[in-house]
Amino acid sequence: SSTMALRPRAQQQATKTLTQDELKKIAAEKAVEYVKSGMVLGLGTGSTAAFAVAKIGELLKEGKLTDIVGVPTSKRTAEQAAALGIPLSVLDDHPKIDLAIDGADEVDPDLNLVKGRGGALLREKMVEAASAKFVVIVDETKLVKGLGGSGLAMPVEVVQFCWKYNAERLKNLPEVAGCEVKLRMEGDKPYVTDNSNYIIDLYFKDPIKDANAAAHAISALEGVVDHGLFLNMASAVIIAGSDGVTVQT
Ligand code: ABF
Repeated sequence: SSTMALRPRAQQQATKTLTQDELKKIAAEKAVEYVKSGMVLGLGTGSTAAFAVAKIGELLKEGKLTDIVGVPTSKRTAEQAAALGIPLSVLDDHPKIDLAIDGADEVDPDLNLVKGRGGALLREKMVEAASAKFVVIVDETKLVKGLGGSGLAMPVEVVQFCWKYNAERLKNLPEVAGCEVKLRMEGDKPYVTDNSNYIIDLYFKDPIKDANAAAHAISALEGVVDHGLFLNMASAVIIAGSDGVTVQT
């Protein structure tokens, strides 16, 4: 519009909105400031975490970081990290991780998370539970008042055996009353995780009332391997938004 054209240059720049990818990168690179030489690092999965892995690779290459070991949370991340020359290991050999950096799908005001829309929830949870510090990196679109509140999937990883039976049992749990369940697909086939399991996605109309109760009830079902509720796990959440970056602890 003509009023836009008359704006002074400085103001134009100040009002320029960053893309979601730019925000993800800002959050990721802020988290990498916590990385020190000699650390064992949990390497997250997803587009935000990929920016962190890329930055770690860059710092290694420049010699600004040395003696790093990465424990990847997915085959995808392992491939990315290996291509960048990041030395890799597994929990069997490095059961204690200094710092894990990973994205999330939802973050509530108490820093509880929904994760796993990327399908890597099981390895993410194992690696992040083994980490002295777990830093979550998100853009502001991931913030919710209550978990499940985004209306997007909350994943449950289940064994393939009788998945329909387990989908039905999930649907009937009072702790997640009213949710819809759907087997995650990839094209016309069920999506298969890195651990050869299926994912049943739960969709909520309203936020989950008691996420702790839901987590326990879901975990108690035989054949459920894990779920995307990551409660009391985050040490800090770095949020990149149009007003800047904030670190919540
Ligand atoms: C991982 O990647 C997952 O736990 C989460 O599902 C997803 C977030 O992806 P993105 O950063 O691409 O939004 O962190």
